[in-house]
Amino acid sequence: MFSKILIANRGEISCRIIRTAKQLGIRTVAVYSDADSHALHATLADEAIHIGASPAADSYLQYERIIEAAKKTGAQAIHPGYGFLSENASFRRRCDEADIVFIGPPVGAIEAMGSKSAAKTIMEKAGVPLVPGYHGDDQDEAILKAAADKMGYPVLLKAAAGGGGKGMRQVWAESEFSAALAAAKRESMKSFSDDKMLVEKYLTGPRHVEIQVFCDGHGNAVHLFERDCSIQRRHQKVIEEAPAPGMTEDLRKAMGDAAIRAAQAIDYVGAGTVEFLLDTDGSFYFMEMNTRLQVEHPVTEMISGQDLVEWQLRVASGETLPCEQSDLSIRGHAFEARIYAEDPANDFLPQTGTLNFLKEPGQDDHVRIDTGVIEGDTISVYYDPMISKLICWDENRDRALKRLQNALAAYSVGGLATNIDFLYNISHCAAFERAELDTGFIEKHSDELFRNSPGQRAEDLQSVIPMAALYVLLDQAQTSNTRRQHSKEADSPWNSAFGWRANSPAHCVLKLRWQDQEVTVAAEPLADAKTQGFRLTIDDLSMEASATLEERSLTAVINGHRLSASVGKHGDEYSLYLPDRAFSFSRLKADTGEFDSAQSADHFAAPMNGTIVAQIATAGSDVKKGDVLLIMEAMKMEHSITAPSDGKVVNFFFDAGELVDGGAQLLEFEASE
Ligand code: MV4
Repeated sequence: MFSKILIANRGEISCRIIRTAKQLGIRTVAVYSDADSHALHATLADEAIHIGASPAADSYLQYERIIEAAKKTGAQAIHPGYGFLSENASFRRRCDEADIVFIGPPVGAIEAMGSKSAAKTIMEKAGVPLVPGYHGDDQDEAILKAAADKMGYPVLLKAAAGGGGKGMRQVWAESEFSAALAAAKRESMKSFSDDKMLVEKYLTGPRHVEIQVFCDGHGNAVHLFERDCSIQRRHQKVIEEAPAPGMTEDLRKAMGDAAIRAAQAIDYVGAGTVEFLLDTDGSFYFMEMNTRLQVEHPVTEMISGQDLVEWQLRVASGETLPCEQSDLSIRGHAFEARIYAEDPANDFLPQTGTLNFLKEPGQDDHVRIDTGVIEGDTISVYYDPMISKLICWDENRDRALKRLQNALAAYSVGGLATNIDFLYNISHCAAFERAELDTGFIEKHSDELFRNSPGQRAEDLQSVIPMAALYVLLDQAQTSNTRRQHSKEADSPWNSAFGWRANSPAHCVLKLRWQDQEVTVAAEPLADAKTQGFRLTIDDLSMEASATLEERSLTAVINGHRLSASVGKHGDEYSLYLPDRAFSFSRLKADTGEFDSAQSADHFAAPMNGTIVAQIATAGSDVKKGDVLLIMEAMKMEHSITAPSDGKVVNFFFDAGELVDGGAQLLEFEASE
């Protein structure tokens, strides 16, 4: 076994690998970029080597520097984690040349799975079921069309060099085939510099079920059962679970045996995942094989009781597999929810910023959190905006799901938008509870999953909104008490944080705003209340309410209904963390309607570093609220800047093609009267 390994990665997976290495008494070396100079993974490792500037291309992908770091520290092996260099055959070659063990598969296996069509040819020979279709080298249109006509429509055109959903186009009728093929080839050539196409029978509503396989260097191979990863958005996994609901022992054996055949067909060594499409009739078809440890491996660990990183270290150091197939069994059920800094209310725009509030659910035998960040860390524009993976296990799916629901309810993050509420809504969705899974799940249930923003529900006016008002009132009261304590004129009205009126208790009017909504709350202190009591009036609703505010928690009683929430205040933004959602809002100045913060200016700020794609509106021309004014590209996604109201663009500050820094003002907008 190794005495020292280097982890060529960052974030949660680096921390997770370090955790197992420490348990095995293996010393660890982390690598870090400028942006990660204080990151958790760099502090957890025994040693840490700076390898370059923040952009991954200047650091985590600089494999000569990583090799040098391994040599400098005497690391005998390198664990690549996932992403970055984990499936880079050249990096594997350089490790071999440098006589440093690459903890992963051999070069041949990585290269064999690099091309979709080559992979399918190998799998076909290995007797692994493929989706009915054509994946030959002859790309004559007549050949491709004849294959489509023969299998029947709809068919799916797939770019051989594509992956992860890129380069796919559905064709629903023979008459559309020629135009669709031409378009698919153009897109593929543009994206992958290769226009080779596969034609497949289009499966409507399949599930994504993948098998964890493990092979050692002595010809042994096992599978560690399946994971259902159908809950995806734009080909990004959101919630994964193991075992797959509704799996029969026969189907599990058939898929497991096929996955092992797939691995043996490429002389695989190490941890691998064979992805299948599972059709509604129980047929399954090879999709692709991933030659790395997957993000979602923890759900397999929870139901099998195995530590897959320990298996990787043992196999890479030359040991045989720790178990035979007959030693492995499933116990219970596990879910993994990926906690991301992204804004579901803004098309999941990746978020950057400081985690100035981070309250995690307690961890135990049922709840595991794999994370690479702590409170106060920043989520930067340079890397995947994952905050953590929340993994929950119990004896069966219903109980494991309850664990997940409760853990999500207790998970609070402040300082930037997250997908926690969205994950919470999925976990409470009736169809999800009934395990009605398929790859179109999120699209199919989007109304139920995107119902977060407070104020949309009638009951909010008697719960969330008054709690928000009470939080502001008590926070201001604490502020004014502090002022009084430091003031020579303790009773001066200038020390009151509320409005002040002679000879009557302070009557206060609050204006609260969030997203594109605002509400006015009138508050009158109740003279006789034991705790901070108020009569609140919201629209035509009047209620008696009181509350106590400790460090980070608010307890309110509204018309006799006691509610609690974690709370956080960051600059001018207040946040309530309720079990089913986070509610962040700002307080408007009493009667100006202006924000306390510069939020109105933020609307036209570049959300992050990027490039201007196009000016859509014409400077000086009138636009309507919601019209797209400008499009920019950042983090490989396009972002539209829209008109917050009727008005006109006075001036654009950047032309198409120009680079912009995150936060730069992109244009000057004049709202109509
Ligand atoms: C398919 C398919 C339906 N029929 N192939 C998407 C990405 C890549 N992994 C393969 N994908 C699909 N291939 C046929 N013949 C539907 C998908 C698909 C999908 C697959 C797995 C997980 C999520 C998905 C989301 C959309 C489409």
